[in-house]
Amino acid sequence: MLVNSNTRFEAAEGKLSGSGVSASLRVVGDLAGIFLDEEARSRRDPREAVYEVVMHDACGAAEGGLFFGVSRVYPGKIGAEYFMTKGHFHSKRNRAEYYWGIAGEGLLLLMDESRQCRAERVSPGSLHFISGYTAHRLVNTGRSMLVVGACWPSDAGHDYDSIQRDGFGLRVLDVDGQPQLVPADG
Ligand code: S6P
Ligand code: ZN
Repeated sequence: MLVNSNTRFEAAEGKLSGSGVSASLRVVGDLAGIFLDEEARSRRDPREAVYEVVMHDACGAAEGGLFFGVSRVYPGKIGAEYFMTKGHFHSKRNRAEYYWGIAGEGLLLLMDESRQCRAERVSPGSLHFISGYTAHRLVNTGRSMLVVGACWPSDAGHDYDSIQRDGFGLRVLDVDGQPQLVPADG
């Protein structure tokens, strides 16, 4: 039997649609304690969009399954810090993930459990393997939407609490109009 899938992924724009697809939006009001300048964040319109995630769920959160998604981080800053995702470790720490750049310019911040950090440049066509035990956060350093594809094990889960508590060891700040990696620890 031949059937057409009614789920579409338009790879060039990163547009995901059809059955099993859902979207969630993170606004300024959801991101308390994430940015360096909390005072600047609290003065902004809490409804302002920072990023959205569109994902395809074909199997639920079962072991052995996969999720597929697209993250879209808006251009903007809170104080000197570029818009970024909350960032997380996977709850099942050994679960890895692929990201790939679709549109825009940004950085992928990576941090292991001993808080060793590094950043990879994200641009259309860049491919990023995020190994297990590694927290990950997307930062939009450009003037247009940063669009990034992702595929990850559906039982990975999100541990946001450790990032909310301890942050990343690196921040990305606009210094004289240029993105700079600034150590956040010590
Ligand atoms: C899921 C994957 C992405 C992120 C998305 C938003 O494992 O890494 O889909 O969920 O980029 O980031 P965050 O940190 O708010 O989940
Ligand atoms: Zn992840």
